[in-house]
Formats: sequence, C-alpha cells, structure tokens
Amino acid sequence: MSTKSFNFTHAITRRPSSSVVSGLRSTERGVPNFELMEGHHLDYVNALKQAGAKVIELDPLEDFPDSVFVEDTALCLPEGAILMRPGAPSRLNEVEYIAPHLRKLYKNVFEIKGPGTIEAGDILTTEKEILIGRSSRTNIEGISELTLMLEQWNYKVTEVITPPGILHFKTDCSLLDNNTILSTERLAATGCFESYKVILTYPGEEDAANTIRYNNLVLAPKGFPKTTRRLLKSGFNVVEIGNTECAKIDGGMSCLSLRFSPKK
Ligand code: CIR
Repeated sequence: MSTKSFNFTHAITRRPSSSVVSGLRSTERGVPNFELMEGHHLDYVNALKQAGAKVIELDPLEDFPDSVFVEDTALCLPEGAILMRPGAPSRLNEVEYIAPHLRKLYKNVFEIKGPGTIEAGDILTTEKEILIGRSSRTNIEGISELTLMLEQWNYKVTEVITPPGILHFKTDCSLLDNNTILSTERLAATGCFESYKVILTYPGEEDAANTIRYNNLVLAPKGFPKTTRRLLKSGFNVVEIGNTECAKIDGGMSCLSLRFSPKK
C-alpha cells in the first residue's frame, strides 16, 4: 500500500557550500569539517537513491551558509507544494532558490506571504494529520496562514509546541510508519503523540530522533547504536549515515532533503 507520508518518488538536496562552516547554531559544538560533511552528504544522497528516489541535486549557494538544509524552505504534499517563510532572517531568501525547481515539478505551488514565519523543520506530516510545532522560528501567524491554505485539501492540522531549547519540532522526532513515531522522551512527555505508537530514543541519544522514512528505508544518523538497535528490533530497515558535521549546526537527516511525489 502506498502512503502519502513516507512513500515518495523524488527528493531535492543541495550540496553544502564552503560557507556552511558559518551556519547558524544554538550552541557551540565546534566548527564543521567541510570535506567530511561533503562525504556524509554524498552518502546521504546515495541512500536516498537506494530507497528509490530520483534525487535532484542542486548546486551549493555560497551566500547562504544554511542552504544545505533545504527541508526548511517548503512543505511538499501530494496535492502541491507550499513555500515557507523562514524565521531566521539569514535564511529568508533561500526560498527563491528552491521555488523554480518545485514549479517545474508541481502544478500547484503556493507561498506563505507573511508577516508570520514558518520553517518546515517544525512540520511533521503523518498519515492522519499535519503536526506543526510553534518554535523560535515558527510563530502563530505563520501557522495560521499555512492552516488556512491546507484547508483546501482537507488536512487536519494540529498545533503543538516545540519544547524550549529545541530548534525545530522534528529535531526531536520523526515518522517511522503509518502510526509509529520515533521521539525523544522530552518531546513525547508533552503528550503530542498520544494517538501514536512511540519508539523512544535511548537516554543520552537524543540526537538520534531526527531520521527519515523514505519508502522501505529509514535513514538514521550514525553513532547512536542503542536507538538503532531499537529500530532494527521493531523491524525497520535502517541505513546509518554520518552526521557529526551537520549536527554541529543543528542539522539532521530530515533537514537535508525535500521528499515528495510531484503532481503536474
Ligand atoms: C538553522 O539553524 O537553521 C540550521 N543551522 C539548521 C537547520 C536544521 N533544519 C531542520 O531541522 N529542518
């Protein structure tokens, strides 16, 4: 059975630019090693291809240190794509470099006009609803504008809270299948996943929460063996990808791609 939340045909990625070493970060975890990040990025793209994705690989954008994290610029659904309005001022104009690629693939491309802000790292699409976390990047006005737009396609939108100190809602969770979420304990404790089966990250392995399910594969960050074991024991096919360098600037598996099945 095909699902709209994890069965896809396409992905868009953007290679990191050397300016990525100046990417935004909430805490200082050291300067990312650019060459190592490039290697991880290649592994990531190859894993998407292994999962069946036609990957559209975009060129680096030197003027935008965080532009490798394409996920934040758009919400891609089967019915259409919606361009976001990032809350980080240095990321606002990344959107115009994604828009033409989505317009080539989709008939319907809408945009969040503002004044609110919203980044798709705060949006988790599941089979039954779209969860949107209010955060330092995503505010109530941004959520309201998106919610109105989603009404045309009859989506149920649930507003949730990204706990303080966590960059995006999906920094701490990801969709594993129709009804299963991988989450940190601190996020699950807010009660937002009460109607789902939840697999918790192992204590001390909170950075393992951001994975992606793409068709039959789960792309997970390397270095969190106890959480990976939990996923394997639950029957998921896991491919581990190095993420140490992106993690220094708060990036994870989901941030690095847009995943979708376009409709012209
Ligand atoms: C930022 O602060 O915007 C980037 N350094 C990290 C963005 C990560 N994106 C995501 O979680 N979707």
